[in-house]
Amino acid sequence: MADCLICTNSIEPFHDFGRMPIANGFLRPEQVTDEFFFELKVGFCPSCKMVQLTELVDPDKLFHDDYAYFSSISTRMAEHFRQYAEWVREKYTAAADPLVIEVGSNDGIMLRNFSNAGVRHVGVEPSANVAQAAREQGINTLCEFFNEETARQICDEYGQADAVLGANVICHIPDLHSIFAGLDVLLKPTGVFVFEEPYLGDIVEKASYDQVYDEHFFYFSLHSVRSLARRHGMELIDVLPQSVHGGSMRYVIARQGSHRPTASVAEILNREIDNGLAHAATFVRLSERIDASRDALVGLLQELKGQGKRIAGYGATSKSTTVTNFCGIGPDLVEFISDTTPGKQGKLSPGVHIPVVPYSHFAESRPDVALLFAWNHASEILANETAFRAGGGQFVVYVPEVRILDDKTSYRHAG
Ligand code: DWN
Ligand code: SAH
Repeated sequence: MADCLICTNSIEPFHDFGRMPIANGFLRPEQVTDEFFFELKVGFCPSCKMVQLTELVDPDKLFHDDYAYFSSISTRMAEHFRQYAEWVREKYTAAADPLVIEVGSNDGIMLRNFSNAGVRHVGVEPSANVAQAAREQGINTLCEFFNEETARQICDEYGQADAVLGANVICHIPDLHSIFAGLDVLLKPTGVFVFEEPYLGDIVEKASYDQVYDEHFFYFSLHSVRSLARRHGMELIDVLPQSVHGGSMRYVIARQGSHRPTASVAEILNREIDNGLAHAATFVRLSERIDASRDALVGLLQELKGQGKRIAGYGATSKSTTVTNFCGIGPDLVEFISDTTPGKQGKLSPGVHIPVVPYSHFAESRPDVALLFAWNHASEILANETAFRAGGGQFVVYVPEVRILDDKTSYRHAG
């Protein structure tokens, strides 16, 4: 049995998704013969409450000079990060000439707001292609993995920071102890570490099992984050639920005793007890719901296909790699996946090898059904797809349950 990467206790595996390829490993046809696979299994640590993968994929295999995800593909997310940056500026950068660091700054979707406002900033981004996209906009970006060593390097060059920020990145980093050791070096005595990640409470509530893939090594709750922070002399001082990416949580951490925790921390910790997030039995039930969701989705797709309908995937997300491989959904059921990211187009989806095509192909070839892999962007996508739906096109979703969205049903699970 694997040991917890936070507290070294044995973790209890609760769901095995089977053999999985790299979630963002879109391939050219000639690459399919040496595709990499690993065992995607997730477990719960009964001691520190951290949910985590049982097998680690080398970060260099995931984050490199051809990383597939460019954050700025969504206008809704750009607006979210504008607001996130504004909130940080108002609350935590009152000092003269503040310094803000972002871990996993990708193409600069958040830091451009600091850069445009003339705030001193450093982005730390190991994937060279997305880091370059940020640099081209004048965003100061260090192309490295953030850890204790890079934290020291930044501190030597720029001094201590008022705020270290992250979004959808801290859960990607297996050695979180190195991150906290880095924070200890890099943060001013009253500095804050603010990050937001998909929230375990939403994953359990919605059975959104597609959040589970190689890059997402941890699935955070307040319980597990509090326990981790305490080990490093820090504490959780605020938490703010966010609607983006299917339900996220923003955590604010500071040195023990440097800030007064808000009432939300105790409130949401209590809610987690009520919702069973600190108990192994919750995850055993989640595993059963995941199996039921797979059976329902495959059943619906086969039924639609049996009616002669043409089904296309909408959004070649990392999440879709888990869904297609776990459910065994290949090109026989889903003809192609439409995606607006140029680097994914013309490639095959990981593992099941469904062709990924530009959006123009979706618009022109008019499939009957769109399987909404990018369900977390549904508000933006549905607003853009009124013509597809008016022409009889149907969207299928599988979070929080498998169903066809008709015109009258709203979909409130998107950001
Ligand atoms: O945590 C992570 C999140 C933030 O981003 C990373 N580990 C990797 C990535 O996960 P993802 O690939 O599941 O992210 P998204 O944001 O759900 O991906 C959306 C995909 O859908 C992109 O490839 C772009 C595409 N898309 C599209 O084709 N049409 C998106 C929109 C909004 C659209 O209208
Ligand atoms: N923050 C962006 C990007 C999320 S994708 C957003 O929310 O849209 C995850 C990003 O984290 C990738 O760009 C990846 O290269 C980066 N990353 C992964 N491990 C990292 C590490 N140890 N330090 C800094 N960035 C990392």
